Amino acid sequence: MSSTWHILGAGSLGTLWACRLARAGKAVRLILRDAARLQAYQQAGGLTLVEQEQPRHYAIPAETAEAGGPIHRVLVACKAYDAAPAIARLAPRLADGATIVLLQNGLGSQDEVAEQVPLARCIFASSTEGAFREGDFQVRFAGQGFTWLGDPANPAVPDWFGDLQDAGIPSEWTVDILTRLWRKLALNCAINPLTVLHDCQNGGLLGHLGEVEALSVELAGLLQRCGQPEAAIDLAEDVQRVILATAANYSSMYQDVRAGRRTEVHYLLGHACRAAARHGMALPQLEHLHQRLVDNLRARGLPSA
Ligand code: NAD
Ligand code: KPL
Repeated sequence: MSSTWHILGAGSLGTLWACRLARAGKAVRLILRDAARLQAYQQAGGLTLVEQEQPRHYAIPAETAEAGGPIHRVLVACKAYDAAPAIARLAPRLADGATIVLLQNGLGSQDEVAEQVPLARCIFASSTEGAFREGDFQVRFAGQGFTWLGDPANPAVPDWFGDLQDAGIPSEWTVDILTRLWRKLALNCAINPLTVLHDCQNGGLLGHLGEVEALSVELAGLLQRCGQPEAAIDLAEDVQRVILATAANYSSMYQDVRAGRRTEVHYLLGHACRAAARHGMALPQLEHLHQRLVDNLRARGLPSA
């Protein structure tokens, strides 16, 4: 079986993963959005990753989804709303039993992908690493973190997992990946929308702790009802811990809104509200928060789903 890492999306996390795998001697190929992006990439001559103020260039081969050749393993490093359409374009090239590693934050996009490619193995990831784009095909590694990976349908560790250790990607295989994803989703729901609505850094929420606490209580109830009791343990305390630990930071949703970029709300707060509705749960704080966020995004001319 081919050991090539196809990496779909040369944005922040895609670049971070591609460069580390390539410098560890792994075969890596980028899949870019279209012919125009491919041409721009070829003009740039590769990716640049900046780590500890040191830029380093990586001439990683690239192609579009329409290039020929089977794909045995692909890391999907686009935003949650782009994942399913991207895999639909790639589906004709996926080999039987191909592995798709999904780096998307939130929940819902993983199932959208899995439904399209029932013969592929879909591995979900939850990452606390931080990276951002400084320019075209140039990314800065901004924060050490960790990535958990797991397959809700199959606990067996994939045979390529050692590639991640070889590449120095701090990571671990977990059989509880859904617990991790739900916990992160709950933290993001309790913090990110409020930073947009109150126009503040995460630490600004220390002035709105009543609102944060009420949301945390509803989210913990939702996690229990969704069969994720472990993800609910001490949620309210953890939300406050994260607010304090990241007080000077702007949440990812705040940064997206400020930059006029589409947010992943549909796979965060939207997913939580849809799950509550499916279970017939009334969560007034969460629903009100969702409505306020949708109104706020619409007023800015940004997609609200
Ligand atoms: P990004 O916007 O920086 O990069 C996404 C890239 O995917 C873009 O270059 C885009 O052009 C490309 N893309 C979209 N559709 C494509 C297609 N069909 N074919 C090829 N390329 C396509 O996004 P990011 O910040 O790397 O985030 C990716 C995911 O990881 C998100 O769900 C995000 O929430 C999550 N995440 C990001 C970070 C971070 O620090 N950046 C940390 C943790 C989790
Ligand atoms: O993950 C985050 C984000 O900004 O997306 C934190 C820092 C946890 C805030 O929810």
